[in-house]
Amino acid sequence: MNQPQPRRRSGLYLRAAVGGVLAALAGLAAGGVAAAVLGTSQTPVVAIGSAFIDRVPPWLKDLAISLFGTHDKTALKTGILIVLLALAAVGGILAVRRYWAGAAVVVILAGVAVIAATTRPDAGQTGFVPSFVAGITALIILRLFSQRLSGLLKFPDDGVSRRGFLQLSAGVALGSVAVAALGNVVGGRRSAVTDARAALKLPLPPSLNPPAGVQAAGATPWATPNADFYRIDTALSVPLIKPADWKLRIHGMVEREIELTFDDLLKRNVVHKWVTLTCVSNEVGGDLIGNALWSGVLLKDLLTEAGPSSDADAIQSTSKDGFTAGTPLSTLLDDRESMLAFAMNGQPLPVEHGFPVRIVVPGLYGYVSATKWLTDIEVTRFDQFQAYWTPRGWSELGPIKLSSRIDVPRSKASAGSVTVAGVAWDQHVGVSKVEVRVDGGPWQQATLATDASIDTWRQWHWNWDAPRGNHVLQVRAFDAKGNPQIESQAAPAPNGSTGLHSVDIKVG
Ligand SMILES: Nc1nc2c(c(=O)[nH]1)N[C@H]1C(S)=C(S)[C@@H](COP(=O)(O)O)O[C@H]1N2
Ligand SMILES: [Mo]
Repeated sequence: MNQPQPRRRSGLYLRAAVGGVLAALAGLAAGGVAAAVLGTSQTPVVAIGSAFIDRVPPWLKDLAISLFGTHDKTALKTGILIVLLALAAVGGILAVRRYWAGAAVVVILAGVAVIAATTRPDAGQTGFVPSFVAGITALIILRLFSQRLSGLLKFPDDGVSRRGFLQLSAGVALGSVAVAALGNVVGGRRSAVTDARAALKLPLPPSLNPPAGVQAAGATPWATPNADFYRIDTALSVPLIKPADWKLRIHGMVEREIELTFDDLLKRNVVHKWVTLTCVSNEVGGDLIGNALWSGVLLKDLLTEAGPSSDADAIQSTSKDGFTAGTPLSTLLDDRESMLAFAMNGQPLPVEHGFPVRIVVPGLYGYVSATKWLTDIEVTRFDQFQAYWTPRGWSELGPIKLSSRIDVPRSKASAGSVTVAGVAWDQHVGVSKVEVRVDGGPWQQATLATDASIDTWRQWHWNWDAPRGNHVLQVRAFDAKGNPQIESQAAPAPNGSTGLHSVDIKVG
């Protein structure tokens, strides 16, 4: 058996290092595309970098800023990239003899990025995906390199293996460049939309302050900031629409079709209204609910102008990505001020919340009303169509159910005086009373904060003289007509959960 010569071996290890670096670059390119498609900023390097920034001691941060000035972020990213590629080169070398040893390096690096991404507060549910995609891609490419190179390890003079290595390197390098370019195109479309969003001048509400008295002691903020607002939709990548390209057609069973541009919309009479949105999928005690100040144009005005036919009973609204909702015409024509919203808490709608225009209907779950990235409204009849969720096992009609939630305490408290607080909601009906009980004892009346309107949630609080031990707190609400909340447990499907929210509290 011929042992490879040292010179040849060093050539081999150089090739192996190049293979490791190329595998990492291919992974980063694929991760970049995944991030662009998902509309997340969490590329593997950004994920690691952001987690790093949160953890570096202040003196190091200050040093970096004084060394690199406003380029400190670029310097950090470059530094992370250099370290990643150096480790990937080591992985490439290890993989020549034992693929799993090189693979372990890739798994650790990708794992660090995945963990970094999941611990970011701004990463959302998909923030880890780019790092995961990057890891899988790098593992596959590394495998291809290790196969070629272990061939060369056995037969150092084998021209076919050498050419194979060169071809693979060239292919991976070109492929990575092409994939990275694709990521840039997709990412560029998003930044064009975010730039257009930042440049918008909108008719905004006179004040963003919540009405006086609506915030109860200790409870969740009455007004939900945009960044904390729950997000639910079927969009794997966020539809990107520039206001200048947005058009809405209102058609179907109407006397006059209406076509509106974004400018047309802004020229109309604008209203500002606090409305609490809720998702039908919200479990008892869940957080798929948020309260915001919406600005927009009343659907009642637009629909009246279009002149719905007297036998129409619904609209089917359609989003850019094909999602549809079916909403009773009556809820758009009555006095509840259903609207085409273009602003949320005084800002243009965030891209994730439907930019540039969505529907907001007080009193209905989102799946039957709150179409984001709205492009089309057809006036029709419920017996003429099925909206997106209807054939998937959810009810055609989705009025929000009376519900209440305990926000504090959630698990622990110190013995003595404890503020128990939370929210209760029954949009477009209103909440009249909230009661709390301890360990199944008698119901006790909570104090309600001021009611801003029947279309928003209402805060409550109750002072508990908490004895040591394990206790169960329960809450129930009553609607404006005095009806109590449904106590029997029901799952969210097909039209909203019921049951009382209970929390186990350890009082120490
Ligand atoms: N285009 C589109 N709009 C949509 C949905 C969707 O999947 N696609 N989901 C609806 C559902 S189920 C809810 S609860 C609300 C959530 O709105 P938010 O993400 O702004 O909180 O949007 C609604 N609008
Ligand atoms: Mo929803």
